Amino acid sequence: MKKSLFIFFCLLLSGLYLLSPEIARRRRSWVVSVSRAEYFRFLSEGRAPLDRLYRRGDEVALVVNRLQMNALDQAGIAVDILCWDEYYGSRETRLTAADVHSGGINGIYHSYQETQELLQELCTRYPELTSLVTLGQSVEGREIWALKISDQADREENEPNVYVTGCHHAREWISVEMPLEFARHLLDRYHEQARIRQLVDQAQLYIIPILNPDGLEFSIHTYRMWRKNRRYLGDLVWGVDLNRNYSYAWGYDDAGSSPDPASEAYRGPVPFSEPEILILRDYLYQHPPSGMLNFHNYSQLILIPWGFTAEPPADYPEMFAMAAEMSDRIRAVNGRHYEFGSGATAIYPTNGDSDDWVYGTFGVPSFTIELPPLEFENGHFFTSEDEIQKTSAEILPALMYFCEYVKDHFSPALQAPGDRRDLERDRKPGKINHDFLP
Ligand code: 0X9
Ligand code: ZN
Repeated sequence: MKKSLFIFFCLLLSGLYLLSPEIARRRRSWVVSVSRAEYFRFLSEGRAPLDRLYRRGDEVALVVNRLQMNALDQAGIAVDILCWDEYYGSRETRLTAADVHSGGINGIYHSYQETQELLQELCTRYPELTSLVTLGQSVEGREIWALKISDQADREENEPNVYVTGCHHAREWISVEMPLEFARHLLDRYHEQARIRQLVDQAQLYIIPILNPDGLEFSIHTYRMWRKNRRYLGDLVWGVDLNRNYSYAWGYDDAGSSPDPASEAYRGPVPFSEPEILILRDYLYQHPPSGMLNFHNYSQLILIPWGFTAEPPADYPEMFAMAAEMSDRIRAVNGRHYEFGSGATAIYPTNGDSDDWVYGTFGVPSFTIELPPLEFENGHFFTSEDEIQKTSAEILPALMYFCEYVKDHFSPALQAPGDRRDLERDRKPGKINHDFLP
């Protein structure tokens, strides 16, 4: 009897120990960067391979636990920690600040499944104003949903189409929330606010909260800092940057996108190589946009075309004035200032991105809003849940203005009919590979 009691207490104590914060801390993982040459030496000494995330130049990124970290140390390998353990979502350590308040691994941020449920719920509550469209499927087979909001949503009307997207980039969780908040805002107030009724009655609004569902899920469950889609590229490398995979000025130079599959800005082997972007392209060809607004984070910016060059396009003054007005309306809410300007000058050059393609192809405004924070030190991609309400409160007035403006000034009827292709050719810079034109 005494013996079994003793064993029971031993088991209890070891159970408590295993659950203790100390052991949880010891089981944490890090994402580290080490020299490839050093890593090969490490392997050639007969050690077990470590979990390899990606290669960048002469460095390789590895996921290591404490023991493996010690092994690297003992082998005399210099380690550069890229991500702290809580950024890496191993099963034990994936809780982040976003988990603190509410249930679910990503707190009140919407996962793919939760987004799908919310869209379905909105359709059930507002059947006459909504229609849930699937654009097609992602690399891993997830549907990419567009919630169409209009007065006769199940019918194709001759009205301006306005697109609002989120989550080109997996780790930018708050970018999913703005399109969702906008959908709720429009639907919940349609019957009370004449201004909203007018917009919904006169336009067809397409809300696409998640363009990169595979990446978002990977960011939630596996590796918080994931950015690209989940295309497997061979050699243990995954992902194309969906915001470098559009055709306009695709691969214009290697500064605005990268030909290296291991790069975070890998543009893919050809334009529209990725299903997530290809199906969006096809939908927009069928339902040409009057405007598009793409949410990203972070940097607190309103970006207008071009991204590929600092040369301003023909409509720059008008788009600049729109961005200035949006910035004013944002600041009026919480006092936060969103700087604005061309993508190429206000943030950094990009090529093959959404805005250049939409503006270059259809001649209509396509903007990117980089949501707060302003700087890395203030939380970068890890926006707290409290930010969702605060940010949407300031974004919604600007988004309303954008939609109304493009509806009134860039409706398809105002476009010269049939010359979209000409427009694209006229605006195309000389260096583009014309084989890749859609
Ligand atoms: O690099 C990007 O794709 C965007 N920044 S992020 O940190 N969210 O990844 C910037 C895109 C800017 N492009 C244009 N405005 N054209
Ligand atoms: Zn982004």
